[in-house]
Amino acid sequence: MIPVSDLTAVRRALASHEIETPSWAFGNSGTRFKVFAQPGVPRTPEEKIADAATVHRFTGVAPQVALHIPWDTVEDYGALASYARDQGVRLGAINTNVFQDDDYKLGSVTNPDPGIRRKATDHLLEAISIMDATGSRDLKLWFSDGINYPGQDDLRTRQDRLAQALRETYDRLGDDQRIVLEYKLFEPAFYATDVPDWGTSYAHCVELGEKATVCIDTGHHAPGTNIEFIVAFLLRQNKLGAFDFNSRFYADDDLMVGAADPFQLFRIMYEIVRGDALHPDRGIAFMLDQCHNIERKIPAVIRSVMNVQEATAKALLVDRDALSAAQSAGDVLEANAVVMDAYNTDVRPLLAQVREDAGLDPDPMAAFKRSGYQERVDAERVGGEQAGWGA
Ligand code: LRH
Ligand code: MN
Ligand code: MN
Repeated sequence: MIPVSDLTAVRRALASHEIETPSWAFGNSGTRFKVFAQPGVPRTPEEKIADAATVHRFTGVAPQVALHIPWDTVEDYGALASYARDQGVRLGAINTNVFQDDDYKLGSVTNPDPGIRRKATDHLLEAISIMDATGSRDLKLWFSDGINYPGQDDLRTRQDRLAQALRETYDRLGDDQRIVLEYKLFEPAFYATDVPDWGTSYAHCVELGEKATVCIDTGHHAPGTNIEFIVAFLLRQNKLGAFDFNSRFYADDDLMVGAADPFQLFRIMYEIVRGDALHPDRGIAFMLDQCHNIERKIPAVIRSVMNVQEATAKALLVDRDALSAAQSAGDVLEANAVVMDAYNTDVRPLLAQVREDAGLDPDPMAAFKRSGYQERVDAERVGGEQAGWGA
């Protein structure tokens, strides 16, 4: 492990790390079988932002909240951005939604019907106008497009349609805006998905230009996929733009990040540290993309933020000099021991110290519980339509 004398740099890195929370994590969500409604769930985008700001107040490292359009539709996005600022947070990535309309049964931007392709692309362009108003940098694109049966549509033509929509969208980006293109192995399409993997996303991003980068949703891979390899590869190519963090036991489970496999999260964060990509200036968005179906939502997001922080702290503790010496010497066991030493360190006291240094309570979960915020919103947020995943 790195010597205690070097912990100042580790503390500084942890204090400047930023994790972006998703507005939809605060809304009601469920499985295909049942949505279990919870009291106190936001009824408006403003209330989701207030909850995200609460997470930031207790953790100090979640100053940005991502929106999903049309779930977070408002009349005036500039006003929403200033509301967020008043709450102490910024609006982050604008997530597009071309998967919810009946029109998209056979796809959105890859649909065989040019009228539907137009509608889908227009939504992407509209999202950029929203970014103009909110000051957001990232346009997050995820396409549910794909086919269920061999022969249903032409695989290659669908790539052409995808490339065309991406090009039109890319050309509309402002100087400080970018596309982050997310991939997903399967679901809702079961035979072939049009952006199924990082390679497809990467190839389209390379074709588009430097303002297009890949978004890695940790839940979107086949079991056993070495995600940290993807991180290392994309960083080396300058093509990693963002994460959608969550945990998966089976498929796209959207559980709390770090719950299923904290070791994987550590390995991912080690590649980030190794690639010198942790600081917000490096342009990687560390977003959560989660749904809290049975647990209370705000503390679940706080816990998730803390899980990312713990993995990051452990990654920062890897003694890189010792590691590279062992690697150069071909000392397999020592190299592995250096990494495991860092992983097996209890970093909770270190993180408690970082929080105290920032004037925060060292235990965000307990502080949130004591704050009475949950009881207050449970009492206040009655009536109206509760906003949720898909609402
Ligand atoms: C797709 C996805 C994508 C969507 C979000 C709600 O599975 O990960 O990021 O926008 O879920
Ligand atoms: Mn996602
Ligand atoms: Mn997903």
